[in-house]
Amino acid sequence: MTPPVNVTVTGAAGQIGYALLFRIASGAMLGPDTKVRLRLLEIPAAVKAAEGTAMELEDCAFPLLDGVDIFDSPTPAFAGANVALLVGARPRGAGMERGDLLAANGGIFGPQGKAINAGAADDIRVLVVGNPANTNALIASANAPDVPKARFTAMMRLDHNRALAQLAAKSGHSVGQVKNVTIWGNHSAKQFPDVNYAKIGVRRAEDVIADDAWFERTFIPTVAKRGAAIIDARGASSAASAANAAVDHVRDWVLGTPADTWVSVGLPSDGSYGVPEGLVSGFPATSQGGEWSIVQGLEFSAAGKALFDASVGELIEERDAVAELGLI
Ligand code: NAX
Repeated sequence: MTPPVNVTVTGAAGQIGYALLFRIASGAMLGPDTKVRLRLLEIPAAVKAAEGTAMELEDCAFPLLDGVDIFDSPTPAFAGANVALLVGARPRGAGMERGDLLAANGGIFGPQGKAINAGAADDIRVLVVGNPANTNALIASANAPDVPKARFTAMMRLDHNRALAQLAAKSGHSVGQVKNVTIWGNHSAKQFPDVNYAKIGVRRAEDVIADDAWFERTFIPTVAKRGAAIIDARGASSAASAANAAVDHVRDWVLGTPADTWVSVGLPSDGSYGVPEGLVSGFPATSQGGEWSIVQGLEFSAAGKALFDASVGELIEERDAVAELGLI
């Protein structure tokens, strides 16, 4: 018998947590043959709500769920963790400047990085969902010097899935026929959803749709601002789709991406595409043997290069701001 995989989820009592935990426990993330032990981290005020969620998990009688433990402090929560989903974050409050937001999140992701460094399993894989996700991943990684940087990733997969769905809807194809879009840069309204190599069936998406103005004026803003549109319609931010994207990200990381298919992943740059080394940026990536590799050799259109530069520029500003605050 292989021992169960320890999965630590922060912000477990939040709305993404509520949509995520049941998917993990059902086997959707690590496959039908892998047992999981959930380790939930919450702030003390939300521990009772996490306990309620744990009761519901128990009531599902998931055969793969080996147990649920609840913590209100990072060090025990990350002890022995094989997978960590960092969902809990400080939202931007009224009148909060960007520096305040980054500092508040530094106070969460710095200690969590230290706790991962101190006690997580050697094979720890971290996905940061809590915003600003890319820079929070950078902060956590900087505080975990003994963990390889490539083990800290940020979630671009929701944007990626949104882009696939928009291309499928516009072209009248099923979403399963669409692949190889890339969300470059930051998970923010300045992200660059790139269709230069996207395919619908065997053809280039741009040839199938054949409407340049739509890509520029509708597709890119729809994908980049989809989060705001969901809030407007639902009265709450994306939760089930975010949880689904987190499941997709970790599943592909651990079990591998399908042949000839890449996905969008927030990865520490190795200098690829001129992104400064260490910056956690959206890249096209494939996974094999449990490791992401950045897809090399892609070219940008002239307009695309400007959008890419602007998004990476925003990440550089965030990095410089957290460096100034002494968070990395
Ligand atoms: P909620 O406010 O519903 O839940 C957040 C939970 O985190 C709360 O239960 C809170 O008590 C907990 N928390 C806060 N500080 C904590 C800490 N130090 N340790 C442990 N838990 C802590 O937010 P939810 O809708 O679940 O969203 C969570 C995060 O995901 C937000 O930062 C949100 O902006 C971000 N998102 C990221 C997305 C992405 O694509 N990367 C998309 C969806 C989402 O907007």
